[in-house]
Amino acid sequence: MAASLISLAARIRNRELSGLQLGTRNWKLILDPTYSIVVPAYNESARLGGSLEKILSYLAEQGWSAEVEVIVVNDGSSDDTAEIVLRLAKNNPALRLVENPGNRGKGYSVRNGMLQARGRVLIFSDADLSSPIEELPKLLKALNDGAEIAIGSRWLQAELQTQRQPLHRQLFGRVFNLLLRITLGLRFKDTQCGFKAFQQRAAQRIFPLQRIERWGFDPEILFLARKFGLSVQEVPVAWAHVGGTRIHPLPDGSRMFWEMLRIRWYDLTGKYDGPAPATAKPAKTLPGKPV
Ligand SMILES: Nc1nc2c(ncn2[C@@H]2O[C@H](COP(=O)(O)OP(=O)(O)OP(=O)(O)O)[C@@H](O)[C@H]2O)c(=O)[nH]1
Ligand SMILES: [Mg+2]
Repeated sequence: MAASLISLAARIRNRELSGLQLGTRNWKLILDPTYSIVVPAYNESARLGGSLEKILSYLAEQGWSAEVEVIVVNDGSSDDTAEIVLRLAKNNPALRLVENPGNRGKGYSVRNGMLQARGRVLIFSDADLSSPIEELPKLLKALNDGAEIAIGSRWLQAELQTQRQPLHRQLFGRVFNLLLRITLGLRFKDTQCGFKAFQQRAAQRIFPLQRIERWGFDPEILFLARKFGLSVQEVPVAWAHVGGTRIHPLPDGSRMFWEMLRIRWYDLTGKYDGPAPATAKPAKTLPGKPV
């Protein structure tokens, strides 16, 4: 009896048993979610509560609530971002709060969430839901069709942008995109959209090696994807600029420029040559409506 209990505990720890085998929906959440949605959050008290409610009610409408964990990574906020998450989590077991050791940046936050996520498909989304969560099936379809990574894009079908960024931000974005093509050979129309999805295998390959902690982390993960031969599909998504950004084009822009060069440097100096972790099976069957 004691031996079989110990073996059951070990299997639960190793996540060999799904919730269905254990016969409870909550175990399914705890042990084996199909999707993980990571939301980095820095001083987001004004918009996070509304965004999380939108995400949670969308998941409920799709009948996905028991298949999804939503991980908010609090990036050392000085407001009540964490309290908002904890309050909502009381009635939503799918919601988890992860705390960074102080303010480290969006790149660090996404990485931290991705490394703690347990889904077979891992998604990250900005807290302002500039790309509405209803766009998620477009990313999932790309994964179902065989891509290992699906990245939301504002510039593949620019008419899907219902509210554009201010002109200087658009210009800054286009110049950065050109520089990424020249220095890193990244041929995407939009690397920076905060709405991306990864097969577990791709996430496990990339995120342990990600080193850029602030805004320049998106090019790094796309650079690593190409280095490891992972297929990336750019997917046009609806997008609306939401006011309240904290990006400062001059200091943040010059930092992103150096981060771009650092990616090349890290590659040249073998920082990205870590061992490939054990591979996970790609997720093919996704629950809910066909997408
Ligand atoms: N500004 C900022 N955001 C962070 C930080 N760490 C995590 N984030 C999160 O990163 C996401 C993107 O932040 P935004 O300020 O919306 O920046 P953005 O979407 O790139 O810029 P806009 O297009 O102007 O909205 C949000 O979910 C933030 O909460 C940080 O240190 N600073
Ligand atoms: Mg934003």
